[in-house]
Amino acid sequence: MIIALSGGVGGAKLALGLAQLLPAEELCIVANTGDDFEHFGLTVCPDIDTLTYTLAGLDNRQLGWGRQDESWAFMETLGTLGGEDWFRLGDRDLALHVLRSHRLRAGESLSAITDDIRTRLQIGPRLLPMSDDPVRTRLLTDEGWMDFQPWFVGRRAAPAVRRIDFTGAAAARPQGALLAALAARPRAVVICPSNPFISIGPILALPGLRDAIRASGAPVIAVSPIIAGQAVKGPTAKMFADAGAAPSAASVAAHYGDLLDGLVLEAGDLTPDIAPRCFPARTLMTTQEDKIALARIVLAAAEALR
Ligand code: FO1
Repeated sequence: MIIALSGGVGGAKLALGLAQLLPAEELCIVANTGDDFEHFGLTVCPDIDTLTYTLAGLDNRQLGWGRQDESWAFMETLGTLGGEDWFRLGDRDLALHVLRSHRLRAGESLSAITDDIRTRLQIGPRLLPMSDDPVRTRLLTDEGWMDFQPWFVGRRAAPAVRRIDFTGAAAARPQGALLAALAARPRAVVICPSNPFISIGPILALPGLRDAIRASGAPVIAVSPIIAGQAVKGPTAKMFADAGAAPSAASVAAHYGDLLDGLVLEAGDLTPDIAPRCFPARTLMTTQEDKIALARIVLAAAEALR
């Protein structure tokens, strides 16, 4: 079993590459839920939905989130009625938020709902929220504390981040099937090219998860989300700079610390101070072939680390 930790669009791309290469029962994808938030009484789970839509081939490639073939009648009408329209909910996407929120209120777990939608969309690999308990990323910026989506979307991640808090993480339990997969001697744990602070951070903040990853005996291999000092997408480079670190593959490796056995990175980003074993590769994923090629390199690196 390959266990892949993912958040955001970069993580979803590698998850798709892995899903093309591995038999469904050999892949377990874990979604960050720290970006989740309540909006108009709806529970919105962006990283679960980006993975769901990407793995189902329904993702909106232009936006990097939400669904393709979308219409925006709800948002247009909301705007005319004076509703907050900073966070855009497409008409098709809205159906998922309404249904999930209804089922959560009826007492179903996020895992059960996510798994039902996965099978209805014919997605093969298991897709697990990192926890069924609520975890919310909040950021102390130079303008005070902000909830994640108002910072990330509302302010385009502009306010500099001084501290990050994963509210609820201390009381949250890692998802049960994830712990079971870790205890069943997985082949590898893959940290996808997601933002280490806000996409992977919440997952690794879950009590006991780092220990369970170590105890699994599986090699842990990350793919650097930084290429030549830049993030492919999103505020990763800026967040390293805000934290006083150079936006580099070396900083990514240092961020994960002794958890990492290997790092897949661009050849140009190789520096002697990187502790884990490095595997140079083309890490920019533009085409489907890129996603599959990178996934192949990640799997080969995992084998080399066993
Ligand atoms: N990101 C934006 O920049 N603007 C939006 O209006 C927006 C809406 C949205 C709706 C549903 C969804 O699942 C994701 C959405 N995102 C939007 C992206 C979202 O903020 C990010 O995908 C994650 O939270 C960070 O990876």
